[in-house]
Amino acid sequence: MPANVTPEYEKAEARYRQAATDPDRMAALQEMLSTIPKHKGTEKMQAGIKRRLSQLRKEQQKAGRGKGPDPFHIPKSGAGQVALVGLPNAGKSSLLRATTNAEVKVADYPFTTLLPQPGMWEQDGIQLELIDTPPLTAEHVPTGLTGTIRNADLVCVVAAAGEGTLEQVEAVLGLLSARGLNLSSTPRNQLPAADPSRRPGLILVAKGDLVEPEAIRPLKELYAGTLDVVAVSAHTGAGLEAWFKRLVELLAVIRVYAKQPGRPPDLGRPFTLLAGATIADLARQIHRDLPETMKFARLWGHGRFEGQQVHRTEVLQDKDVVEIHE
Ligand SMILES: Nc1nc2c(ncn2[C@@H]2O[C@H](COP(=O)(O)OP(=O)(O)OP(=O)(O)O)[C@@H](O)[C@H]2O)c(=O)[nH]1
Ligand SMILES: [Mg+2]
Repeated sequence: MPANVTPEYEKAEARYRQAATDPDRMAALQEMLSTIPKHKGTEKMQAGIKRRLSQLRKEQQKAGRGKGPDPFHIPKSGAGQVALVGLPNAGKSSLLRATTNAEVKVADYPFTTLLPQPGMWEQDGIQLELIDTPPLTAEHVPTGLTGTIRNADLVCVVAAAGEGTLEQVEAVLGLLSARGLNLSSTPRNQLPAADPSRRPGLILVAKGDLVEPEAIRPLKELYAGTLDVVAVSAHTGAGLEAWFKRLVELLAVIRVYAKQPGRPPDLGRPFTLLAGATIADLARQIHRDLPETMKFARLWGHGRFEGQQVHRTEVLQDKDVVEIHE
């Protein structure tokens, strides 16, 4: 072999030779491409890897055409859809595994995840849909992944704690921005509708157990006013609750409890609505025809007296209790 390659490259190449399926082969090739030293002596090798990758990708697309749904399109469910996006090995899949019941593959080598995968994360009666995604790199962004990210309501840029966190964040934000996606930690109902490139997002420092809490301060200072920096650990669970809270705020989700006359409210199962929603929006969630057939509602909640009679146009707030009268 003419070029001096790294042990990581050799490992990836060994995985390529042992791979039994095309997706495994593609993952190994992607890893080879990202670990191969980039200089003149390896140009031919790089071109060869790229050629093989694009061949396999074409074959996969041919085989997949017309056969069922697009794996990169994740239908929405829950109160908001959150995409976890990052470089290989950042810790994305581990976060999905720590917060949802989804069965995910986690491994200490990069390019473990090949297709987006959703999972439901529920806390305080609010269900958020997390999507684990295959890694992106400067060399390769999987076909279809941009669509998955664009379709999500919020994007978390996942970067592993430790050395190089800032570089990971900058690389991912750069790749997103090159595809017309500019993140900011602004609630989704406050982003300018006229600018579809502006998306709610935050920076998630994964594997927080590997560093002291102060280690993320420079990152926080750098992105202050633009993007929140939240540290979490899939291994210890630290930070997960604060992360969920912030997601709910940025997704502008409120909970409203419905009750029937003479009965206590069902506090276990709130309806989730977008901030700014009215009694009529709640009625529509309960039943399609209810906004038309309802006469008035009674409301128990912030700033009103108990059971106050309100109109269908009344704007709801988090944790309001509502009784609809037909
Ligand atoms: N110490 C520590 N290690 C973690 C944590 N989360 C993940 N890891 C390790 O980091 C490695 C990569 O984890 P994954 O969750 O597979 O990372 P990924 O971003 O999904 O990787 P790709 O699918 O290849 O992009 C594994 O060896 C994990 O055990 C964490 O919270 N703490
Ligand atoms: Mg993964």
